Amino acid sequence: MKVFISGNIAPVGLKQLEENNITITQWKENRQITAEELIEACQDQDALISVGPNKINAAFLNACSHLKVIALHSVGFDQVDVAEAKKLNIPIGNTPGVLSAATADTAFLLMLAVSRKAFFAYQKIIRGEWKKYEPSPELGIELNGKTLGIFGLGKIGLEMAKKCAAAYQMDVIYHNRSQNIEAEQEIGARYVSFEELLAQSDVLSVHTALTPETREKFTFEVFSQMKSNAIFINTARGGIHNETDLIRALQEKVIWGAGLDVTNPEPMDKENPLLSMENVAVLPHIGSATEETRAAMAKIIVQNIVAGLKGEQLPFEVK
Ligand code: 8YV
Repeated sequence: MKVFISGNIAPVGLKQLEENNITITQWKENRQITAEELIEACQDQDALISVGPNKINAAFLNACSHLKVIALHSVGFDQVDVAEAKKLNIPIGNTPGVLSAATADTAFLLMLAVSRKAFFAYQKIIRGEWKKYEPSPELGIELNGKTLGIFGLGKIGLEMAKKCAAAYQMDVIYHNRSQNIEAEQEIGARYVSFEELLAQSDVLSVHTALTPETREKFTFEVFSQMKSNAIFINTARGGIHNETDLIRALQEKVIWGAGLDVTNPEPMDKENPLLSMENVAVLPHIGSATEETRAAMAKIIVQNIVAGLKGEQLPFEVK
């Protein structure tokens, strides 16, 4: 059996594929594979491990309908036409659960970095601007006792809420399509309408999937309903905020700051004005990038591939 991997996965995954006598072909270029190249590469393969934002759309699926399984190197599956895959009987696997803690760590890191303008301060050192002790540089704000608003309280949002409640005794409110009673009981989070979430959050952290309902949900008009000292954090998908509107909201001081691990588009252009703003911290989509999490993701991917190649139910299947 043969699998094509459109990027890199943790060594443990490669080892386990080999132990299962699966022949690996890997995309090794330092750029994302194009749609045409991906179709071409999958022609003589039995399965695909899709790393990064490859579009697994109708065109790809129909050109590669011979694939027995596609395993995503992600929990998110907004890049996949799930209905078309179902129609063609190609099971799609993802990696839920194992990356929740690491991704929430990234949200927490961004929140803290923004609140103390840490990335901007670091850039000042790099630019040689640290000339003397300055008691009032660009001042940060404190998080203790503030209100954390979670947009999309699932596994990752819950981890973020727990960290913020434990570290800063933050009061947690959230907005979801439906109430998460378990989370409410576990951390005392309070369900609020989207409008209340905007109006009450000191930190608003996005943890929802990118869907037609959440695409560009955060526009200038939406940012305008937030507190002027609020911090916006997005570690979910860049498509959930309108980036031009976010830049304007920050420039016009409609909100106080923003921390992004996901941008729109990705990769971000190095001239993007967000990169030189003092209240902004940007990371290049490293949410789940830890040794431990990548290894756990790779193991799930192998489980999905092995099951799919045998024609068995995937242990982690996108429904
Ligand atoms: C992945 C992610 O690493 O799981 C997701 O949805 O965004 C990340 O954890 C990324 O999609 C690359 O495959």
